[in-house]
Amino acid sequence: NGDAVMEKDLLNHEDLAEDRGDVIDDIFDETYQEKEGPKPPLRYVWRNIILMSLLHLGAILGLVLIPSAKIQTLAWAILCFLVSALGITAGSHRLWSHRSYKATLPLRIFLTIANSIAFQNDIYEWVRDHRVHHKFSETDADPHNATRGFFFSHIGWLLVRKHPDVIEKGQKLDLSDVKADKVVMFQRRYYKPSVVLLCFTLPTLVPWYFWDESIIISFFIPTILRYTIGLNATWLVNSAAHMFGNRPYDQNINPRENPLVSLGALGEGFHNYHHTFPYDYSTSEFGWRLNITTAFIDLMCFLGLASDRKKVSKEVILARKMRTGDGSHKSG
Ligand code: ST9
Ligand code: ZN
Ligand code: ZN
Repeated sequence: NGDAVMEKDLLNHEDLAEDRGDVIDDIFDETYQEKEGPKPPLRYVWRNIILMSLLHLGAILGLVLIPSAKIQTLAWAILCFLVSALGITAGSHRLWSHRSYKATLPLRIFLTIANSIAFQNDIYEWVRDHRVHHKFSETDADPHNATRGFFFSHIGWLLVRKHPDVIEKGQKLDLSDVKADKVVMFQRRYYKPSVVLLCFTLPTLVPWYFWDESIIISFFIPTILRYTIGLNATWLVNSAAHMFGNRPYDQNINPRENPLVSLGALGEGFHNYHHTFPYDYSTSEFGWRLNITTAFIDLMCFLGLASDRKKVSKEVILARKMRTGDGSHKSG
């Protein structure tokens, strides 16, 4: 009986894979073996260590300045956070990394602008690192391998050179679909100026120009603090949601269901579900619950700007829970 269910599960994988074209390079590869012997030594990247430290100091100043800010400035900061976050969740994550739905040109342009506001590397690089994260999860070839601890998977991985296996395995990924997307390649080409303009200049100038906010507050709250919170909310998916929470879908993998992370990361904390069914556009079986990104994609479909949402059926989810889950779904 277990075999029958597994077969069904596999069939479903194939159906969906076919459905998405041939993007299957986000499915876990069980055959990969880490190399024997000592690990290569850490090579610190001091430029990043210094810039990230300065950024976080600046964010603390932003926090201190909140009581002196105008209410419109705080609303603007929240708006910048939400738009930039959608550029990551609905954009580089659910659309471009996993192809879990289709987006029209206007929506892809919007998501690319939002993505540059978020400044988390260009979409192409984000997708490459993210597919290798799914395919070789919790191994040397995973850029933010959570078995190396909370700090490494949170921010440490951005402060050192990559493990050679990340690059070796990453080079074998099929990225033809992102290479073929002209919007993605345009962003890659003009990435630096797009970040200067959209992540740093625009969020600072709007409050200063439109409601006479001080330039200091305009810079440290909607720009520096907002950017830092966006980064940390994202990184919590790699750290906290790989360590704390239940595993109702697959208890053999590290990623967990973490509602608090979902709250901050617009629905991306249902991470045991997501690593089990990476092609599901909702990254959870619970629709809009703690999941603004799903509501956003549904709205885009309603407006005719998106289509072809991939969703795993309730039967397949239940069968998978019974077969590999930790049983926690019964008490929840
Ligand atoms: C940031 C990204 O924060 C965060 C991503 C998080 C992912 C989250 C996943 C969770 C999903 C859910 C989303 C939730 C969202 C919630 C939102 C709520 C707000 N494959 O990298 P380099 C090759 S970024 C194949 O320099 P080093 C390639 O040839 C923050 N090849 O390696 C490459 O050249 P090119 C801002 C690969 O020297 C070459 O190697 N950005 C791969 O080891 C060199 O690559 C920063 O802080 C691969 N995977 O340096 C910058 N990787 O690119 C941080 C590399 O030309 N990064 N190659 O093709 C760096 O400075 C460097 O990458 C480094 C490593 C120092 C970390
Ligand atoms: Zn993960
Ligand atoms: Zn993913």
